[in-house]
Amino acid sequence: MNLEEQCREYRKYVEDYLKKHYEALSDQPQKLLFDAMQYSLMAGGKRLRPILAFEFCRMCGRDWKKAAPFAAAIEMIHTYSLIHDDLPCMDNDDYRRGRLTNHKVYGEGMAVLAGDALLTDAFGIAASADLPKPEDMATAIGVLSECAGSVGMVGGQVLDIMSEERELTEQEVLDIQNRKTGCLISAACALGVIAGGGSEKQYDAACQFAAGLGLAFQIRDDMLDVIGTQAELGKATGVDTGKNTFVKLYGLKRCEELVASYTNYAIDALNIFEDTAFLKALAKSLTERRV
Ligand code: GRG
Repeated sequence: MNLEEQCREYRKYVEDYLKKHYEALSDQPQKLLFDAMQYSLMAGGKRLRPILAFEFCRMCGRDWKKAAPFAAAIEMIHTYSLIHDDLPCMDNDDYRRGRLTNHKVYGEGMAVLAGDALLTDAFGIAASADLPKPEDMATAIGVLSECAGSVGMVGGQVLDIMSEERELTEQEVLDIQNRKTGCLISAACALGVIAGGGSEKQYDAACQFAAGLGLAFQIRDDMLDVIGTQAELGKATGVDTGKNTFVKLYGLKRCEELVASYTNYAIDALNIFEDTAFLKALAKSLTERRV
């Protein structure tokens, strides 16, 4: 198993899948909307969430390509959240994934609509998954909605906005970040298991893995805002200073320790699966990521 090679294969597959989906719509008159959507969707990015969905599907014993509609849907929801998060009414950022933010190129109205369309199309793509049991489809769509919506990612963003003016407790920061970042990572792992026809035990283990990885990922994200550069990250750094981040709560050194311990917690959850070398190596590599 070569970590980079496997990541490249998963990334290419989801990117080709998304490209093909939108190519089929290229004769539609609302070309500007499709351009705006694809501008952000095809701007690179690590494709972590699709990679997780593919790998959990494979570890559960089915062809990993079965998870493609779910992997694509989650990446579309992730991209919509980034477009909306960058808007002037949110974080007001100029750069993302190494290029101008969506609203800087297409204007605020079109950026809002590109995000809306990505979110809505995501459910259509997810619903096109070919699973043997119809009840698994319903479960998957329900999980996706819960993780992305008012009790998940959007709920976390709201709690974050509501708490801007006050200092949060450790529990509050954990809750907000679990929702904002952790929920979509959980959806990726959970939908991978569903696509792979995994057992309840495998589903629970995937959720435990996601909980650990999500926190480690967000803590590292907060660290990168302090120790990273715009050239590495493709977006402005130092923008979270003064916000309720993990670095503010714990300081850099403790954050580094916590990234390691949440990653170990995630890795421990994988013991019930066979052939976990790729996922363990991926989780470890994320502890030192610079992007
Ligand atoms: C509805 C107006 C409106 C806004 C919603 C939902 C939302 C805004 C924001 C979600 C919160 C959010 C953007 C959390 C950030 C999570 C995070 C760590 C993003 C970076 O993920 P990476 O590093 O990015 O995987 P790449 O670019 O590699 O895909």
